[in-house]
Amino acid sequence: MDKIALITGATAGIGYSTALKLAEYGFNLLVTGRREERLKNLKTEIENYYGVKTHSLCFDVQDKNEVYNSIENLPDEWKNIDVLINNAGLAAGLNTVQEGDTEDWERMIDTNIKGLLYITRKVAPYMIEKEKGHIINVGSIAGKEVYKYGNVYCATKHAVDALTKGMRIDMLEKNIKVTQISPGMVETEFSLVRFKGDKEKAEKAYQGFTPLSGEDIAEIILFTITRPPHVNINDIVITATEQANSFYKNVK
Ligand code: NDP
Ligand code: 8X3
Repeated sequence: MDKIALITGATAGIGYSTALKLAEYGFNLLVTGRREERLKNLKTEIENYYGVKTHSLCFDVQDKNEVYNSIENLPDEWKNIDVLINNAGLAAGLNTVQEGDTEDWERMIDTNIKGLLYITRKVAPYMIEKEKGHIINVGSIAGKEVYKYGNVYCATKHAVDALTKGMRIDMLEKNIKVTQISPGMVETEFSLVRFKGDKEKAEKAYQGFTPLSGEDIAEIILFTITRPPHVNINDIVITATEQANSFYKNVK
């Protein structure tokens, strides 16, 4: 196979599992993140185990100039991107709006919304030129419901929901597929980041039930991007069997 997938936020969690899954299937990979050492190790791991080509880009998706320079300066053979997986994202803190930390808000808005837009703004034209491509936006059940103290994170994921629908309309005539993957709780570094390194709080979030794993989501992404050319999956909402929605979990 000679297809290229670009995965943002491939240094951990869902992005990392998706990189391995797609490499196993035969995709050549463009992987991104801020942690250079992890990107280096990922490239070595993928090339050694799966024998596909890998190119890594180290940048912060919040920085428009870094994003634009990285994508514009890709070697020509890597600009032929078939699949873009907008996965990089985070939640920072859990609080009311009236007591919220504005730096947390800015990080979430700048990463989950603006970062996704910057990447898409630069990658989509490569796809549009050849009238072929698939954009996957990793949303969340937080983009479908709003839970207590989730206000700004939920707002960013509602924005991803709206942007996914908007992109699908904008690129309809250019034959570009656009899909949203909306998971419930997945055990990754997500909670460690949300609770700013507090391991106890992070581990507690996944106790008493079996959450989804990064690999569960990676399998669904692979399924979504391997449908025939005339089929587009618009949105998949996926939760652990023991999670009904944002409010109800069967915690033992
Ligand atoms: P992780 O914290 O495990 O991974 C997040 C990834 O995003 C890392 O590779 C991180 O890389 C990257 N990232 C974060 N901020 C930036 C940034 N500013 N610039 C570049 N890369 C960045 O979390 P998940 O795998 O769980 O999260 C992936 C996506 O899935 C997010 O969009 C999240 O909102 C969404 N999601 C997660 C759920 C969950 O329960 N875990 C459920 C529903 C959706 P690095 O730190 O190296 O930059
Ligand atoms: C991450 C899942 O429920 O913590 O998007 O918002 S949740």
